[in-house]
Amino acid sequence: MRAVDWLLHEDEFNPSALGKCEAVMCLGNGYLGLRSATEERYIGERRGLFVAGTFNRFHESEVCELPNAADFLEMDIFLNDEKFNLQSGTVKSYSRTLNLSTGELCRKVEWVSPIGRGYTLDFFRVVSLCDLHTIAQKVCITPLDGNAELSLSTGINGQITNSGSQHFSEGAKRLYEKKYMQLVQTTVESNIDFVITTHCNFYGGEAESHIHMDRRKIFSVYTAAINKGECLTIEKITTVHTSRDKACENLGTEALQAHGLANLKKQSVGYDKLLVDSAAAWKAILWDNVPVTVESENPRDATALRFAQYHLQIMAPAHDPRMNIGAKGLSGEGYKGHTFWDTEVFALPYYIFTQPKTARSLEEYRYNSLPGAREKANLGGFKGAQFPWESAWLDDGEVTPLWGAADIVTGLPIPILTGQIEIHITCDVCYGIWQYYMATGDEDFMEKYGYEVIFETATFWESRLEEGDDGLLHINHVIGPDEYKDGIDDDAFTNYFARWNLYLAMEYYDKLSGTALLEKLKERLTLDRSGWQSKAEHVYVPAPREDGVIPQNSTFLILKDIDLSKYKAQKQVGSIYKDYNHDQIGQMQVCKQADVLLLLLLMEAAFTPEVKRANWNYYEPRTLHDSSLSLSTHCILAGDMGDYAEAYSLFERACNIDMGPNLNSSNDGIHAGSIGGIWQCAVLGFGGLRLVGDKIRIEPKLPESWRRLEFYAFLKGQKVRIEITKDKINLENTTRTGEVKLEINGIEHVLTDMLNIDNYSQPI
Ligand code: IFM
Repeated sequence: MRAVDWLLHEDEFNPSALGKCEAVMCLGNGYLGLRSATEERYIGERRGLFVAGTFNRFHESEVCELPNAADFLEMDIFLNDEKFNLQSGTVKSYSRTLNLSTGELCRKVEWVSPIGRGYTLDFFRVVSLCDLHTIAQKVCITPLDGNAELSLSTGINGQITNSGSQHFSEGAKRLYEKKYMQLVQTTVESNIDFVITTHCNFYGGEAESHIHMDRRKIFSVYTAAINKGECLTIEKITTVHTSRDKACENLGTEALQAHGLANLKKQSVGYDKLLVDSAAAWKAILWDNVPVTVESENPRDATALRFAQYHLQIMAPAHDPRMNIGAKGLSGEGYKGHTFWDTEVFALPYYIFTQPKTARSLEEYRYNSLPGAREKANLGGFKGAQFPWESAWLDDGEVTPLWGAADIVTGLPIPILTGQIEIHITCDVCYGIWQYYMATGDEDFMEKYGYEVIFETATFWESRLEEGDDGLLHINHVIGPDEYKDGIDDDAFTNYFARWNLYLAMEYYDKLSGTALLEKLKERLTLDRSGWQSKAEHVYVPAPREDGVIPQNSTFLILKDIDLSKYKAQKQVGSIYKDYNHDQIGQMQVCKQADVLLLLLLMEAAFTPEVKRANWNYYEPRTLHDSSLSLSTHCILAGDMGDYAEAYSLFERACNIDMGPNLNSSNDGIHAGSIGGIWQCAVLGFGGLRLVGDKIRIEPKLPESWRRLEFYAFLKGQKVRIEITKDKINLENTTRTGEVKLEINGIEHVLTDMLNIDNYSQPI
């Protein structure tokens, strides 16, 4: 795949890259995600339409997941009775392109059929960013060697499953007014109706059509004659609505059907108009509003940032605070559409700084899922709120599956314990809320939602701490960010953040003291400030050793070291599992991903540069970066330590997780957190924009090959343009309704309109 300027290109048809292109070139708008499967079908494809928040549990033996809804992209095309397929005949030319600026996917093919007749077929597709329910397709077919008889079969196919799990019962099928096809499917457990309505228009020729219905399927066969050298254009417009949609919740199935049809008619203004309107929305929301501009010797860097912004836009269900971002966005079945800490730690900073309303909605989701978090704490015998490691619908609570991949020693599936003991998610959520508040100053959010989450999570930690023989309080039997260690005690990341969560709750409790809000909260919640304090003061947090190294947990540093060079040089992540099973890996000093190093980044003010260096030297050689979340943390830390070349190389590796040459790494969907990490590398890393304590700091560290970086950040309600070159920082408050206090190079500034800092020299 080539990434050039605003475009991602596939230059030749490669059946082995079907999954990758479907995910990396996925279209969407936060309401729905549509994998970019081709119109004609191939073995190995994974077609996918996912609608945010529509979780269903297929069977009690499985956890809930986002169901893969009916496919409407499919088109079976016959030209003079020969079936169009790129694995037969000859492909004379081929290109598939995703335009990141407009969100349009194009595929252009010159195809010679098995009996030697030439055709061009151009396919176009867009998911509207204006009307979240609308998808438009256009196909232009030109016969090159003689007239052609076209037979096109297309409609809505509900035979799609999630790798075999059929989440829907078959619903109504209907043709309205001899042209509008509609299929209803209802999820079997959560009882959510999906209504998909579609129709085709032909331009440049007349078509006859015949309707067909089959099991879970409605489609029409259109026939038309096309003259040699003339182009027949087919446009297919589709709408998707579900009873989960806020506007449709109480409609009932029949009214929802009528609504789907009415909206389809309204949206049937032609492909080009829908594209132009959607492209304008992309411009207004992102490219004219909060673009990241990179001038680098390697132009691919600028594309990588556009790629990141594109995906961050289509993965976020900003329209509904009952929903959050899945670890694969809406681009595949991977991780079942569930939300992890990936949101708060890796993706949220992007929204906080560029789309604060979306950030607020994502954190409102956490507030809205407090009932499930309280239940999880209660089930474990604890107080307060314990957020699920994997979460889905608001009251689902914990939805982590129990079994994973094969164990090469036992021959059994590996038990997944993260849902039971990867508990740092609870302070990660609190950290996300704190970040949002620090950057925006949104008191309304805090009063309605934020304080309550912070108090309830503190109460959880207060009850979760265990007194040890040393008289200190410990957090035992957990999984830290490094998921290669199960059931360990005193994970540094968890302990530091749990203590921080307790202190933060105390700080806010004191701040609210004497207010009506605190009194109201006290009526509903048990707020034991003195309990938080007495516990916080005794939490054991592993201090740096004499050599500066912080023990990742109570046993990590005494585990055996093995030669990891083979795994460090791996082409496919997780290769260590080919040689060792999970228990064996648990006995080695090997980390899946940034753990202590992430702590040093997120709590940067608490640790000296020497401690950072010592831990980098210790842990990075022992880290396999087997999670896509690892590289961005390492990139930013490397920059902080002045290793600009290393930071840049890690940035490039982070960009390659989805955009790179590995044909299989994105099959299950893109890596949402890692894509947030790409933006973080550029803006928080190279651009040096950070929240340190309650301060906003800018300390740029451009890599050698970057001449200029420009980005926008909403800081305390002001939209600030930040332009950085190797020796200058120019800031402009484009809102100018308030001031922003920030620290640059150790000096405090107040930005009201413009601030130009000449002779800036990068640290170290
Ligand atoms: O949240 C991550 C985790 O840190 C590593 N495994 C994959 C999860 C989802 O991205």
